[in-house]
Amino acid sequence: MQVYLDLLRDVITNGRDRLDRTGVGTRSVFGRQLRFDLTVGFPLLTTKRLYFKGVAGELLWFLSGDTNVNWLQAQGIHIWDEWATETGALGPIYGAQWRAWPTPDGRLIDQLAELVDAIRTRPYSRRLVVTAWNPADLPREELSPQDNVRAGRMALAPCHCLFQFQVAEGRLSCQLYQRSADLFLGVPFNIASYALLTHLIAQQCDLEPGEFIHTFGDLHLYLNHLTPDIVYAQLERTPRPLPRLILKRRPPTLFDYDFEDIEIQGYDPHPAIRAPIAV
Ligand code: DHF
Ligand code: TMP
Repeated sequence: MQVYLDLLRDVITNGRDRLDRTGVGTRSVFGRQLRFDLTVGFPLLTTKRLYFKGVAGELLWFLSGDTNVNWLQAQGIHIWDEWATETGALGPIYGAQWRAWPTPDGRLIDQLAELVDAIRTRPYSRRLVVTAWNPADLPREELSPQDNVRAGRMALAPCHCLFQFQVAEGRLSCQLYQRSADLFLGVPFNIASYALLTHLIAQQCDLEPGEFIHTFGDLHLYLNHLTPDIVYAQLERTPRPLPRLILKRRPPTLFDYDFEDIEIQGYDPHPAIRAPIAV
């Protein structure tokens, strides 16, 4: 995960200070890429403790098609609380677009079920793409997340908005396009989440995981993270060996995984670093 620390330095050194929707202010670069070889270990950040239960829980929640925070909260996961309405709704975010993309003629497309089917039957395909970027459901940027949800729109526009798979020599690789990336808080989660998704889909398709390629649009550090006790504290730390991911069971479908099926072994990170999140 040295590449993550290098990317922090890149944004600090080459970034331009910009205003942003949240009013916090960021230092940002545009267009970067990281590559993780999933055969050498699981890319879970070691220079601060990452909340892996939150990563796995959020992915299981997306895979179930759920978009209400009630289930996450019942698992003790509070990462989406600030954007939800009083009833827990977030509007048609990732889970809805992945599992039930609405078509003009009133059907619902299960992009993930179709993806798994396509990987199994047409592994040479160059169309193994899933997108959450549904322009019909995008929020209005000048309104609050809650007001957007009340009007039937997403609370937040998809950040990790499009991903594609490739099969080569029995290995499944995934590339994500993330249009907007909070490098200190969101990105470590996103890397672990898509690495986990790649492992799950590979298992379901009798493949081995290959590479995860993370492509960024606006990649930023919030100015209130650029402090001695947050970003600069992390830069002082030395990465440790990567943990391994163990899938303890092969459920019947991609949509039947549970927390107990997913285990991280050998994770020995530096302590957690708390940071304020921009809403
Ligand atoms: N907004 C912003 N500004 N940045 C984000 O990364 C972000 N991510 C969202 C929704 N909106 C966002 C969804 N994912 C945390 C991590 C991921 C996430 C939301 C929140 C987070 O707060 N992580 C903290 C605490 C985790 C915990 O609860 O223990 C962390 O230190 O990783
Ligand atoms: P934006 O919609 O104005 O771009 O704000 C979204 C913020 O949330 C931005 O800082 C990126 C961050 N984010 C991530 O980095 N990863 C995520 O998974 C999510 C949902 C958001």
